[in-house]
Amino acid sequence: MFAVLHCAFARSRSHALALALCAAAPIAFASGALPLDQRIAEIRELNRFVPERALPKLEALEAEARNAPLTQRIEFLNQLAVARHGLGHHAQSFALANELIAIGREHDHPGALAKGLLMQGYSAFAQHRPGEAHRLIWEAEKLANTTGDIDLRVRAAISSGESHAEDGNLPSALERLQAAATLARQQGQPVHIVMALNSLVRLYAQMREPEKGFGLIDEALAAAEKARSPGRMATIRNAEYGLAIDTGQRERALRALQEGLALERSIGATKRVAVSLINLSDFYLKTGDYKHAASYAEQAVAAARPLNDRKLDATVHLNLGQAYLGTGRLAEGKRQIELGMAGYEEIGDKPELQTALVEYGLALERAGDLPGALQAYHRERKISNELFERRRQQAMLDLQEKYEGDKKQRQIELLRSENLIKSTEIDNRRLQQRVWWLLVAVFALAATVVGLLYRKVRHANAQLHEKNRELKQQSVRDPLTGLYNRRHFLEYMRALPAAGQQAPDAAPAGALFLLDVDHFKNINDTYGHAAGDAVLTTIAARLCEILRETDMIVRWGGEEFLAYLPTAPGGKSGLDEVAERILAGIGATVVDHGGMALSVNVSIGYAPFPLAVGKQELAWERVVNLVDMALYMAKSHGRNRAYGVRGFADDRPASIDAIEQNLEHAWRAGQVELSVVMGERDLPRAANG
Ligand code: GH3
Ligand code: MG
Ligand code: MG
Repeated sequence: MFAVLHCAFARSRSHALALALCAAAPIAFASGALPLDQRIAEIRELNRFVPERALPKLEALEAEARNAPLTQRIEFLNQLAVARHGLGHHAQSFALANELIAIGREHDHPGALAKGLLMQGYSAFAQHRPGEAHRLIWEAEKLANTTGDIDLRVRAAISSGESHAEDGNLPSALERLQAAATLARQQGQPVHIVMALNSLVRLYAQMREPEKGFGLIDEALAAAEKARSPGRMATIRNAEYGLAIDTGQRERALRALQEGLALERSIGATKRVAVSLINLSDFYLKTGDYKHAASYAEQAVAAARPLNDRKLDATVHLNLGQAYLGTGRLAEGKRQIELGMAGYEEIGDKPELQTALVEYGLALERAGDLPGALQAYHRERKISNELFERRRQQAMLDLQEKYEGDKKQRQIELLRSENLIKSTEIDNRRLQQRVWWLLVAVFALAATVVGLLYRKVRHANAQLHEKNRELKQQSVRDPLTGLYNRRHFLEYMRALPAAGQQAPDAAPAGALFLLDVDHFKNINDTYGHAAGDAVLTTIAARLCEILRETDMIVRWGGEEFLAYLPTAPGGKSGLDEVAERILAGIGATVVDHGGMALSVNVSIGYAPFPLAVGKQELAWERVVNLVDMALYMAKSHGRNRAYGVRGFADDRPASIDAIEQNLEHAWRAGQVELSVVMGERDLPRAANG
């Protein structure tokens, strides 16, 4: 019983992982002529079981391998880490694992990352940190499965399965190891098959299903043979030993152990040899053959000494001590056991120490040392309490850590959601601002557009106004002289109150003058049409000067002008004076045309307006008609003179009708009184035609 717990490499929990790394190699080394990757591959097999021999070979390749392409560099570092691990150089192995991880990160190489993590896992396990080891290995497994590296995937699956078994999760362990075995069988790689089956056999032992384990032994041995690997063959024999011991098949157990030991010795796997010797001493302790137990334990002490493995050393001393106690060498036995327990104490392996003390007490009891047994019992109780307290504290710490973790997680979640709300608010505000700015811009733009449109419309309106004004001007004015045209005068007269609607007394005393240029045709004929135009323009301007601003001067026809004076100078000869002024003013006017001085006279007919006959006021058309007849008389009586209607002898409408028929005749008959105003001077003959 005692030693079973100390057969570290064969049975204990701490060995499940290490086994994945401990595979035998055909001990055949090629020369340096082989490519680097092949040389590494060959060392790799040796590395499984005899790391002390593999290490110098790896070191000899180091300079070359560190400058080799990435894949070879990674595998080299991995093997170097395995060698360091196998030799118990944890710090160096860990550093190499870190290097692999760094390379994996730098080159985005999941294979290198997985190898580094696996190595760290093994390292953590060897240093009694199983929880950390499991986490690292499961992480490595995930990464390995993203690669096409079958070797890496098989190893990761095996390590993962063993970790689950360590963790007490046997179904997951079984699933992983069976998957590893299936993959290995599919690929037909004997080394992989042995590794997977070896782990499965051990798992079946743990699951108390030894028959299933035994069922795999032959297949595993055949694969080991095919791989020509004595080391792996020995591994299977060790597994077989475990199954046989558990099922009470002592002979089979012993045979398996001895075959394994022989194989291990054949390849110089010193550590495996030491472990097998320990297991043999354990076997004989179990069978009560203390002499053989002591003999194998002594061999194991010698084998373990150069390995520098504290735990192995401690186990060996415990087994040796137990064997001595069994043979009655009490003092020596106690000394060896104390040595072994000191070793466990040193590496801090309290559980092993506790188990050892239980066994120690029983052994002392058997040897008749009851006080010693009692003492061992007390020591065991003390450690048990310590362990209990430590486990309780650890549980508390774990709980606390989990609680803190949860709390932190909740705080992080809270912060995150607060942050989200805040950033959403900020986004909203920003959006709002943007909308406002957009609105402002739109309004500004709209205002500008409206302003521009307004200005344009105003400008257009102004232009329209101007055009209208021009149009109106054109519609009421004569284009040549700028005087009112005949149409305007007619409209004006029609707009006046109709004759008779207004008391004659109340009407202002105005007048109508009609002028016609004398012999105007001669001007055109002699000096040209343009000269005629110039004469007309000048007469128009002159009339404006002679008459008042309030008088309406109209271009009546070609060379005829009409002037309507709303208020005329009073008195009997007021209108005559106006006629005289016009005759004189026009006659005195000299028109300069192309260096020639032109002069013209005019003939005039005129009458007061409004003009009443008795109580009856004459319509404006009739007054114009009378004035026209007066003008005709001025023409026919020699031109350059004015004839004006002054009054009527008879106020009856019938006599007015007669007067309108023939003014000359009416004048001679004394029915109408006319004024005659003569022009001052006659023009030269040439102009008179
Ligand atoms: P009278 O003394 O009898 O009035 O002789 P007149 O030559 O002035 O008479 P008439 O009616 O025979 O001739 C008028 C001429 O005036 C005829 C026509 O060619 C000319 N006339 C009419 N309007 C214009 C005009 O706007 N410009 C020019 N240059 N001549 C015009
Ligand atoms: Mg005329
Ligand atoms: Mg004329």
